[in-house]
Amino acid sequence: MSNEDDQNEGDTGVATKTRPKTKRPPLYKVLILNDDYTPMEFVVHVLERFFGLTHSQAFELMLTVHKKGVAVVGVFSFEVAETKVGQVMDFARRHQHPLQCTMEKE
Ligand code: TYC
Repeated sequence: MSNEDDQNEGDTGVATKTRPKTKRPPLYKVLILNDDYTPMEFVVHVLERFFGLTHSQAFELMLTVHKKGVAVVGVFSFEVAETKVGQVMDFARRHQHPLQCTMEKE
């Protein structure tokens, strides 16, 4: 369908302007969950290392998770979110901390 058709020029005279269909990829929230055992400094380090937060941003976000139980640490495409979750889970497991990281569709 041409753009001219969309606007009904010289057709019925009824303007029915449509947007060209541009499909945005779905986005995924990456969340970290609180637990009683993972050291605060470890969570801060994870947030700096895998999510590019400054030390003070990471500290604030860690405290939010500590107090509220969960927080969104970033929003990404499926592939990037999946990679980040895998990196965090692997890093936590290698250090024998129970830190949990998950993703959910926005
Ligand atoms: N609650 C943990 C503690 O008191 C710290 C912590 C914060 C753990 C955030 C996980 O996602 C987390 N040591």
